[in-house]
Amino acid sequence: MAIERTFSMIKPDATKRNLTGAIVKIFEENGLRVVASKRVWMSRRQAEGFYAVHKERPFFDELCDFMSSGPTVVQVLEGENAIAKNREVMGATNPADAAEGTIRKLYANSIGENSVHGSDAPETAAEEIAYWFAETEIVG
Ligand code: DAT
Ligand code: MG
Repeated sequence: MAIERTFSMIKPDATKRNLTGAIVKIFEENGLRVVASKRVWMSRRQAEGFYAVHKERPFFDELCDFMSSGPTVVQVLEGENAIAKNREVMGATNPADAAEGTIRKLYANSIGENSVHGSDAPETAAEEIAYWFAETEIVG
């Protein structure tokens, strides 16, 4: 399996509860290396652009309000099979369905306030990394 990069966000519910380090520790323990990281308080417009794929969904407004409600840590993670590995350590979207030991099982408040985002495929990983980072900000 090749070394991949994926895009991750530690969402406002988690930064508010000072869980950034606890979440990064789980990434690192699972072979995911943080090769880019910054803390951003995204605008409503940035949230709408990032989540444009969901704009017809009933939860779109709630999602964009939440994501622009406080600081987020945006990151690029690198490692073997990083996209699938990150989805595995995150757990299911709804914490009620998430496996034991996953980030969402441990920390998510609800399906909306679910602590982390992770890209779901190579194409979305590339788009999402480019949405938040210049190539010079990624240091492998
Ligand atoms: P994931 O973040 O696991 O990739 P997704 O892409 O389907 O999930 O949805 C993006 C985010 O939107 C998700 O992390 C939280 C929010 N969301 C999804 N389904 C929701 C729902 N039924 N009610 C409220 N928020 C929801
Ligand atoms: Mg998704």
